[in-house]
Amino acid sequence: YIYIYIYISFLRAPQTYGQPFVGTDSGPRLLREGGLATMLTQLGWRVEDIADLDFSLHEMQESANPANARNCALVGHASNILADVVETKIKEGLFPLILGGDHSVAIGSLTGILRARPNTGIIWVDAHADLNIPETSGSGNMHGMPLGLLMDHPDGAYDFSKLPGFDFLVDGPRISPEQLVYVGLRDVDPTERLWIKDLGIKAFTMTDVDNYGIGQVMSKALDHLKGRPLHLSYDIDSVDPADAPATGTRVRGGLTYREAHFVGEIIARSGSLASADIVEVNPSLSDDDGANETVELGLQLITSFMGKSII
Ligand code: HAR
Ligand code: MN
Ligand code: MN
Ligand code: MN
Repeated sequence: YIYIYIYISFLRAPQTYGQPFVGTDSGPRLLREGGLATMLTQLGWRVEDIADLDFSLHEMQESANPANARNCALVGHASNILADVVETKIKEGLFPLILGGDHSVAIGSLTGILRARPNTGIIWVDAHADLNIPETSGSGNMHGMPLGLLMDHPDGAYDFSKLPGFDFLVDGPRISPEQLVYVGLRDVDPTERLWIKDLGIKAFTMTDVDNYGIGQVMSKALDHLKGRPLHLSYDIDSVDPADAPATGTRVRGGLTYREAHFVGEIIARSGSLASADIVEVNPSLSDDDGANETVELGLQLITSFMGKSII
């Protein structure tokens, strides 16, 4: 027998400045208090549970909070810290599981992942495309921008030298369009739609889920990323608000409870999952029942993509 120990490192990323509501910063704590470490240990993982990352920033210039990229200095500072930790953990041989926080944490987690494994295939499970940049965003909320900022583009990738807090990304890694697949889209902005088409990004919307079923959607998605180590970025708002009410940007018509689990189960079964984020759990945006239900859903989804099988 060969015993292979695989460690999971939880990176608790209590980021809340990428979107307008307080509360996503308590997501990591609630997932942890909900028994995540025990659940993963029961699946056979060994878990390193590190302390919450400290994203506080004591001095901030006024220019560092423009209306088209709100709190960018804070988000940039947090992203820089998270990118370094994620890169280090991967190089130590750990599986980074990043507990958000809002989806702007993906700027940091993807940067760390791409530094360590540039050919990573990204499965972005979300109601939203998160493909804005400050110039195209209607809201200025940076949780709508992680993929837009990091995407390589024939007309030139985003120039980070003009965004306060993001100097560390001026020569940072970029995502090429063929290494990304979306699942669950149903609220896409006009410029995001143009980019998805122009760049030829593989996107499975809720229409595709209805049309083909989640089974075929996932087999096409995994086929598109075949041969790559996989990163799963799971936005809890991909799930229908009936099952995931405690999140900031609810959009009706989402993944059912089973579809959401199937996504995780089949990715686990691919054997290629190498890192993951779970984001946008915000317990303060719902009553207690809704908050508990959403945290519990988050925990169950994590166990699904970390390899829990029904029999
Ligand atoms: N597209 C909209 C915007 O840019 C909505 C943002 C996304 N919201 C999220 N992320 N929860 O997936 O503002
Ligand atoms: Mn998102
Ligand atoms: Mn979303
Ligand atoms: Mn929208």
